[in-house]
Parts: sequence; structure tokens; C-alpha cells
Amino acid sequence: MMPVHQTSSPTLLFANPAPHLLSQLKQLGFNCLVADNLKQLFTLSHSLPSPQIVILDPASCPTHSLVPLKTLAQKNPLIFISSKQDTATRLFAAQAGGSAFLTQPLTLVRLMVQIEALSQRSDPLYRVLVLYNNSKSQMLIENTLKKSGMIVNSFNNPLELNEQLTQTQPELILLEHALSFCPSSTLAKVIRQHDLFAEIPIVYFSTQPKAHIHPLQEEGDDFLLLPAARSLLTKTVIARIKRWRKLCNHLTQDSLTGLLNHGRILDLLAQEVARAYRHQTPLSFAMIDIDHFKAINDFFGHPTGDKVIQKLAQLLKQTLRKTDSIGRYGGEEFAIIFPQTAASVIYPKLEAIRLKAPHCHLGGKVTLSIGLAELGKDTPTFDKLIKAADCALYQAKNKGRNQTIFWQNKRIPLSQP
Ligand code: GH3
Ligand code: MG
Ligand code: MG
Repeated sequence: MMPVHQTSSPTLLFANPAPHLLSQLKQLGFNCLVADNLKQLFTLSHSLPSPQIVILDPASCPTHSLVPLKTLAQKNPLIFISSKQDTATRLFAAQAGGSAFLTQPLTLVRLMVQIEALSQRSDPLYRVLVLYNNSKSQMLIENTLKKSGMIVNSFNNPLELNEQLTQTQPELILLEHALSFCPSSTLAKVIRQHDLFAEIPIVYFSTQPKAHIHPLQEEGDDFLLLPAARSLLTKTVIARIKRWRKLCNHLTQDSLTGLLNHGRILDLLAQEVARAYRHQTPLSFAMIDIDHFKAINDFFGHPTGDKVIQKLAQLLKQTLRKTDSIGRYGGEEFAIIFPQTAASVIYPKLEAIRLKAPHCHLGGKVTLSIGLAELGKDTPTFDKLIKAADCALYQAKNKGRNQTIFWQNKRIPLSQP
């Protein structure tokens, strides 16, 4: 048993780990504890505050360990890493209450994505949008879902659809089947015309006992007859949003780092710009570029370059707030959105990150150039904000690299909004 690194990451408790993954996770600053066998794992787990994330191989779990594993899984997420894929092994992991089943050969990123998903103490609240015709059903839905802690927005004018989608960013839409304005399936088609909502779960509801609906033939996913299906309402919404979030994660994650990919970070920036105007709150945006990265690849090889990118990604995740959005903008370039925060607050944080830049194997510390911009009079739009951060980054490079520049040069030509 060997305690390593004390950082804010979750504790990872290993039994018979894959040695290469263990050493890479340690290098990235995860707290890793290793048990030599299952008995030691249980003892160690009892002595630690829950939750820890327990990582183990089903091949080292005898059948009689099922019951204690189930108990362990009640408080601590279990990740099984297996070199066997057969159904009996998978069944054992599922019966033991495993939260994830990963198969070898396993990349570090696949494991990290699971660790991060499981270490979120609480999921963000579910966001539901309701388009109704009948205010009684709207009240019933709002009351039921709000009791479960969801964010519910309702409207009854279909012409407000675009505005509602943009402002509320729903993860599921409840659509009353008999709308007076137009067939609800036509409206579902309009929802699906939006790239961001093309696959969003749409659940029809009706209060007409004779309603005869085939949701799958009408651009929808499900149908609930209210109030009879009231008890099903919350369960249906939660299950569908959970699955939707998984799908979104797959589509929006960068495969090397687990950060948001280029497309997603830009979508989010557009949303945050709109939100900043709506609520009159500040918004900052930064771009970080690793200096002379080509030389790292050239001297130490591409895999070492990849590790540097992963280490920096991990540093950003560990240092920044959950409400900040971090993306891999391209190659060795990162983009970060800081909602509701002025650049004056962000500047010192970025400087702290720059000073903590990761080491590159034998090559010493890498250095970072950082451009920072804030939404404002000279940077009033999404494009101009990006252009300003990019200009600041360019200035940082020109001034000798290894520095953070806040974009303030009003002489940089920017076209009118
Ligand atoms: P500067 O200080 O001006 O930013 O110089 P640089 O060498 O960092 O920038 P340049 O744009 O010349 O080179 C970036 C290099 O990053 C080139 C490309 O091969 C490498 N790169 C891009 N994506 C990846 C990746 O996923 N992994 C690795 N290892 N290298 C990558
Ligand atoms: Mg670079
Ligand atoms: Mg670059």
C-alpha cells in the first residue's frame, strides 16, 4: 500500500492495477492508493472517507466477493477493467454494482473520462422545456418535475420556440400532443432542424385518454398519458436525460484529453455571449498555446508530445472551476470560457497556470503563451472575442513567448458587428 500525491482529485483505490495506467495517473496528479489483494482493498476502503473510486479487475474477484463488493459499491463507484469480455464476466461486474466496465487494451483517456464522470459529486440540474396547450397539464408537469429538483421552463406559444431553445438550453422537451397552432409532430421537426437539438429527446404528452400516438413515427421518443402516467413522468425524464448526456459527452469530447472538442467549445462560447448580454454579466475567454511544441515532438517523439498535452489538460481541469468550460481548440492549443467573470480576475489565475506548466519528460518544463480577452465595447461579438484572444496570443508569441497578454489594443482593426 502506498499513498501518493495529495491533490484535489478523487482518491483512486486500485486492486491489482494495470501498472502503466497507474503510473500515468500518478504523473497526472491523481491520488492513487494500491491494495495488493481484495481483502486489503476492503480494509483500506473502510479506513478512508467515501466516496473513493475503486478500480479493479474482475479476474481477481472470486465469486464469494460478490456480496462485499455490492456493499462497497453502495458508497463508492466501482470501475472494472477486464481483459475478458465474455458475458459471464460482464454479468459479474453488473451484479457487483459496477458503474463502468472497461476492456483492455485500455487508453488512459477512456479511463480518465470514466473517473471524471464518476467523481462529479452531483450532476448539474436537469433542464426540461415544456410546450403545452392545456395549462392544467403544464402545472402538473412543473410541480412534479420541480419537486425532483429539475429546472423546468414552460411556454405555450410555438412561435417562441427558437428563443426558448436558445435561452433555456433544454436537455429534453415535453411536447403536448394536441397543439392548437399546428400538429405537434411538425413542431418536433422544427426542433430537429436545429443542429444542437437534432437528437434531443422529445416526449409527447396528452390528457386525452383516447389519444392514439406513435411517438417514433412522429419525430418523438416517447409518449405519456397524463395524469395516469404521472409516476412515470420523473423516471422517464431522468432516464432519457442521463442517456442524452452520455451521448453528448461522446459527441463533444476530444479523444486525446477528454476536454471539449473544437466544435463544442465554440457552440458554448456563442451561448455564453448571448447569456452575458441577457444577464448583463462579464465574460472572459482565453487561448493557451504550448511554446515550441514542434521541437518537443521532434526531440522526444510524438507520444511524449501527446503526454504533455494530456498533462496540461489535466492541470486545467484541476485548477479551473466546474463552471468554466475548457476545450482543446486544436493541436497544442486550448480555449477556455470563463462565464460571469471579468478578465482582471482571470489574469492572475492564468498566470498561476502558466507558472505550473507541465514538465516534458527529460526536456524540463514547457512554457505557455496565453491570450486573454473580455466581452466589451471593442469585443462585442463572439467572433471579435475569439479574434481578440487570438491577437493577444499572437502578441505573447511576438514578445518572446512564456507570458499572458490581456487584449487591450484598440488599434487592432476589427470590423463592425
Ligand atoms: P509556437 O511556439 O510558435 O507555438 O511553436 P510550436 O512549435 O508550438 O507551433 P507549431 O504550430 O509550429 O507546431 C505545432 C505542432 O504541434 C505541430 C504539430 O505536429 C503538433 N501537434 C498537433 N497536434 C498534435 C497532437 O495531437 N499530438 C502531438 N504530439 N503533436 C501535435
Ligand atoms: Mg505552439
Ligand atoms: Mg499552435
